[in-house]
Amino acid sequence: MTILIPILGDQLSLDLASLRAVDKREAVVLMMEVADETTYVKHHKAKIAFILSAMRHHADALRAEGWTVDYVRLDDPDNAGSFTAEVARAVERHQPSAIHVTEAGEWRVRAMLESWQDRFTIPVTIHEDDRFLCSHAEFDTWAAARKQMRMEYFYRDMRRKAGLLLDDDGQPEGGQWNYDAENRKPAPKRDLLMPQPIRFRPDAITNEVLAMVAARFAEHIGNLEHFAFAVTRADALRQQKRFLDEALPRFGDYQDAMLSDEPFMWHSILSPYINAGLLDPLDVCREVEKRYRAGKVPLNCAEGFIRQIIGWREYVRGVYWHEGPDYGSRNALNATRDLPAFYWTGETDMHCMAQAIGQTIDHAYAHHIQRLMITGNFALLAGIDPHQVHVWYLEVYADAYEWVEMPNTIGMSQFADGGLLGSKPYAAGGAYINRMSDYCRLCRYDVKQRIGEDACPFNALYWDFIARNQSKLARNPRMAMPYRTWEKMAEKDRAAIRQQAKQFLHKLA
Ligand code: FAD
Ligand code: DLZ
Ligand code: SF4
Repeated sequence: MTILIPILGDQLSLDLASLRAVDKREAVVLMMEVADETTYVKHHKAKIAFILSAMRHHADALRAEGWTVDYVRLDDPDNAGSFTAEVARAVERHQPSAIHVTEAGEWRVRAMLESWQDRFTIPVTIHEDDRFLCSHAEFDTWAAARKQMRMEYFYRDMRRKAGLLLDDDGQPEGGQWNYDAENRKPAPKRDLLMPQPIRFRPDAITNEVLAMVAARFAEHIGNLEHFAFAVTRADALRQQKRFLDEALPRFGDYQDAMLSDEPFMWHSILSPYINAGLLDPLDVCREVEKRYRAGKVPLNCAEGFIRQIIGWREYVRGVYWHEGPDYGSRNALNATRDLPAFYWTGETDMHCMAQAIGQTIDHAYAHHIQRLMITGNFALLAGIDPHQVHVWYLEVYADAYEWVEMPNTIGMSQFADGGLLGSKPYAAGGAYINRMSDYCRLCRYDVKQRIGEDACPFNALYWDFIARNQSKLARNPRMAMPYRTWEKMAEKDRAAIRQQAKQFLHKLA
């Protein structure tokens, strides 16, 4: 009697629900590199290389643990190209009596797994993915009990559930749930002691994958010269330790800061590893709490990090599954412009955009504020079609899977869900970028100007965004201030700003 256990590219955890459900002596684990997954969007070359190399290393880790693994490579001449077709071939090969699989992280693949229940004559069990703190049922119950979903209240429940950063009375450590107000320091001067993530040298397996990806996906965005991701759990743990020791103590302070040619700052660079399953999100949080309790990191840093994982990460996943497969086609602000070509090249004279996109091309990574307040903010202000923006984010980041990328893009960044995920649009003019970075000092535009050849494009675009969405946003209490300022401006100034934005957008097209 053989049980077939298909494992997907973001299920690289030894403690996966479907593995726990089956005795390894009667199981065959199936891992599949398939064309459909590598091309359903045109993923960044480094993202494909990271996932395929991590899959190959994970197959070895499973074998070392005593599992039998049937591994189908992308260059296998008989490769049938999709999960379903490969499972069908494996059913022929192994004649299993049942299939056990862990649920997928995307509606598209969830439908595929569900179709197996009709397609194959053997029982197919789909296990809930319990690598998250909040189950689907728990999130749905939480959401049903309130008029409006807000991360902050969800996060408090998750803190209580996980027992993280609570005092002896179950109250938040330090008396407050959230120390975000302390986490908005502008970028410091460049510091030679700034932590850097470990650059992992590709081994023979990774080099083979890199060569295949370079040859096969030459048309995809990104370059591979800077490839330095960990592709095993052991190496991902090394990066986790590097972050905890060197960057966490200032993670909170500089969470929103940006510096030219410093892609990583005090961020963890753990999202590719956590999302693929190499690292356990709660373990990382417990390590962070330990460092706080040992007096090695301040509370604002520990709390800020833990909030990102058990707050935002769990919350966006809950929203993705709660809202259903149509979430990605929402467009509350009716934005229809095409994504500009420079999103794929980084060739623009806006220095902030060139930096954020350039490092994305080099590293398949940008930190949160670059995604939200540079590339995301620009797309929002310029009225870019949110679906195109979503596809771009899904393509270009090594950590991008739909369950986490889509709500961040459609909801948080583009406000295309009309305020379901967040309470106000993350829209800002050049002054914000100037405050949080050194970008404007190095830009050919003048961040202080709104009108004229040298005026920072973010300024006119910001006010144009405010004006053109007045009927949708003016009643939002969190937008009261910009609307008051807009109303107070002289009519001729408002007209000049809108003309400036119009000309810029015309050139963009
Ligand atoms: P750190 O700054 O070190 O944060 C620590 C961890 O917290 C991250 O590793 C991540 O696991 C978690 N985290 C932080 N913010 C978020 C968030 N908003 N949502 C979910 N988890 C969060 N994150 C992804 O993992 N995949 C994506 O595809 C993705 N797409 C995004 C698209 C947009 C438009 C925006 C604004 C944000 C997106 N994020 C995404 C969230 C966030 O930008 C990344 O998690 C973070 O930049 C990853 O880098 P890091 O590991 O160095 O994070
Ligand atoms: C993203 C990705 C890529 C590029 N390639 C593969 C692959 O060849 N085989 C695989 O099992 N998974 C891959 N993935 C990850 C899947 O797309 C991901 O598991 C699903 O989208 C479900 O979240
Ligand atoms: Fe970006 Fe404007 Fe600053 Fe240039 S001046 S870096 S375009 S915000």
